[in-house]
Amino acid sequence: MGDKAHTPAGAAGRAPTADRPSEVRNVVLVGHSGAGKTTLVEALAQTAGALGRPGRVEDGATVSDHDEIEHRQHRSVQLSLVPVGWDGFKVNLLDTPGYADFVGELRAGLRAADAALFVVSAAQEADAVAASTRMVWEECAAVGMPRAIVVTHLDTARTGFDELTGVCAGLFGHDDPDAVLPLYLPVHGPEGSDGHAPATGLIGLLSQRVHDYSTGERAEREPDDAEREAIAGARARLIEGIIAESEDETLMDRYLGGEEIDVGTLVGDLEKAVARGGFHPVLA
Ligand SMILES: Nc1nc2c(ncn2[C@@H]2O[C@H](COP(=O)(O)OP(=O)(O)OP(=O)(O)O)[C@@H](O)[C@H]2O)c(=O)[nH]1
Ligand SMILES: [Mg+2]
Repeated sequence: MGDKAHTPAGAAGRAPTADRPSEVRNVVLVGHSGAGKTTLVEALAQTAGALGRPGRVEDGATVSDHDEIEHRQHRSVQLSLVPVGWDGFKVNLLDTPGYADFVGELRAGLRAADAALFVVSAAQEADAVAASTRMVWEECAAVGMPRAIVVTHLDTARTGFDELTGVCAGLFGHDDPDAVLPLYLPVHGPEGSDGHAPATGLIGLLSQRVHDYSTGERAEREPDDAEREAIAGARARLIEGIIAESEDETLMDRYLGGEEIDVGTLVGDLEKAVARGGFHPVLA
C-alpha cells in the first residue's frame, strides 16, 4: 500500500501504538459503492474512542474520506487507514473504495489484510451484491482469510435481516450455508411516518441478552416473550453451526444428547472457527 495509504492526521486523535506485530490486526472492508464501509469505519472509530462524534459521508466529515475529491463525490476513491485501539490490540481498519474504477486501491488493501469485513446493504436489492464482491470473497476463501459480513442500512431496509442473512448464506456460503449465520438479531423500534422501523438494539443469540440502544445509551436487559421466540430457532442453528466446526468431536453428540453447552466453550470454538476461515458471522 505504501504511499497510497492515508492516515488522517489529528482527526482520529492520537493513533494507538503497538509494540509487537502480534498486537496488530489489519482488517480490510470490502463491498460495493454505497454499501456503507466508510460510515461503518466511522462508527467503529467512535465506539473505540478514537473519535468524539461520528461524521457523515455526505457532509465530507468522515475520518476515512478525507480527500477533496471524496468530499465532492461523496464516495471513497482511495485506500484509507484508520487505526483504532481495542482490547490491547491496534486494529488497522482499511477502508477501500467500492467503485470499480479504484480496484487497485482495493487490491492494495487486500494484500495488507489479516481479515476482511464484507459490507452488504439491506437497502439495495439483494441481487445487487456485486459479482466483483463475490469474487473477492472467493479469493479470500482460497487463502483461508477470516471473513465476516456486516449488514448496513437496516433502518431504511428494503430487505429484512433474516432474508438478507439467507441471501448472504447463498452468495457466500455455497459450500456450507450453515457456516454463514448471524450472532445477533436486530430489534426494531416502532415504524416512523416514512414507513421505516429503525433498529434500536441487538439480541445476542449466545448470551440471550438484549443490548438496547433505544434511549441513546447502551442498556442490557432480558428478552421479552416475542424476542425469546425469535431467539430459539436462530440460536439452535448457530450453536449447531459452531459445533460442526469444533475440534472437539464429542461436542455434537453431547449437544444432541440434550446437554446445555456452556457459552464460554461455544465462544472459544466460534473464535477458532472464524480465525481458521471456517465460519463467517453475519453482524447487524
Ligand atoms: N440510513 C443509513 N444510511 C447509511 C448507512 N450506512 C451508510 N449510509 C449512508 O449511505 C451512503 C453511502 O455510505 P458510505 O459509507 O459512503 O458507503 P461506502 O461503502 O464507503 O461507499 P464507497 O466509498 O463508494 O465504496 C452515505 O450517504 C451514508 O451516510 C446505514 O446503516 N443507514
Ligand atoms: Mg467509502
